[in-house]
Amino acid sequence: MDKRHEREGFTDEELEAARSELAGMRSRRQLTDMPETRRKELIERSHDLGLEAAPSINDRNISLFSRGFDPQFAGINTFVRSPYCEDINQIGGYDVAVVGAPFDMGTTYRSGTRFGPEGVRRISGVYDSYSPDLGMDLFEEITIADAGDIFVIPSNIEKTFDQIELGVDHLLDQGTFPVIIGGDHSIGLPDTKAIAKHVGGKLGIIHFDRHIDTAETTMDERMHTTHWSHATKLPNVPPTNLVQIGIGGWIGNHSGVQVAEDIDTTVISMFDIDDIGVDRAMDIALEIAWKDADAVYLSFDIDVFDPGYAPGTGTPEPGGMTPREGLKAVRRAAAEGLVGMDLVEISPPYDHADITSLLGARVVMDTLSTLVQHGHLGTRPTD
Ligand SMILES: [Mn+2]
Repeated sequence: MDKRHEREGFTDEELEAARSELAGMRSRRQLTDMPETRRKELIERSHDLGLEAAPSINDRNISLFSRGFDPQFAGINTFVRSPYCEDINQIGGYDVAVVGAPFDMGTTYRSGTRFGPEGVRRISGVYDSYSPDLGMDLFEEITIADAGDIFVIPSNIEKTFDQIELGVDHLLDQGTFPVIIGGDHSIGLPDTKAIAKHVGGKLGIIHFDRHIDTAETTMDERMHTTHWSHATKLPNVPPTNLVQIGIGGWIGNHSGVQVAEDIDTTVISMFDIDDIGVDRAMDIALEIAWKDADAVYLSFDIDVFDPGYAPGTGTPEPGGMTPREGLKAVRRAAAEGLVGMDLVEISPPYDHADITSLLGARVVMDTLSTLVQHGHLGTRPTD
């Protein structure tokens, strides 16, 4: 007997209503109305720069030399194949600047994050600019440039901080949204110093990490365990607007937790997320970060994800977030607006099959597209 005829779950009308409310179905409908201007421009450009394909190729969108998105394994990669803004004086012509800060001398355990920007760029070539999750073609909404890397000084943390602060300061002066790809997390200090200068009032920070990163010093220096204790000494970056999400485990948190207690940051542990859920955790986080603040900065340490999903990092801590939890959390943060973001601690030498770099690139894409969706980037009205 055919079991389909025994089901009585939905009337035809109820089923149609439920079906049409699915995000997957909404994306299907939206695709018809989505602009394809940028997509067509890219095809034209690939023909201008890469010549017409051989006569036997039926798809005439294909060029002779690969100069666009395809093939995904070909070409010289920038972040998601965005244009390389080699002349950094021109960066103000773009909505978003993705910049590398390939510095890993702030690392206290195993290094390799100096290859983070390169690793993210290379695997990000697999991404298209369209996602059905948000029903959006990101490149139709905003212009993104790859600004290349800031010149870091491998042997000198403090000089590197000066370089990064001035570099991010330049991006902000030019009016572009900075996405800083580390590098280890010590770069959170110069990033915040530059950002804080450009915010009139208070700056809040939403910090995803398994580690609290609020020690005063580690091994006598300002390493990747110390940035928030120094950043929150800036007059408009109060520790009471710093919210730290996903903290826990057994690696290097002792001295930082004492400082967090002394200066009063908000710590939401991974066990908290387990107990109260991502949405409730983000309700609290957003309330804290935005309290009397003019802007909020997102600092995302890839090690907040469980090392099963993100093994390519310097201090992996078992028991972290799943990708779906982490991505949901950053989308919640981005929905209320951000002044900039960093993505740190991706260490390609410890990665497997690029999964950590791929997840990192996804964090950036989901953040940017959510900012667009809620009118904080590009030209959509604010909701
Ligand atoms: Mn960490």
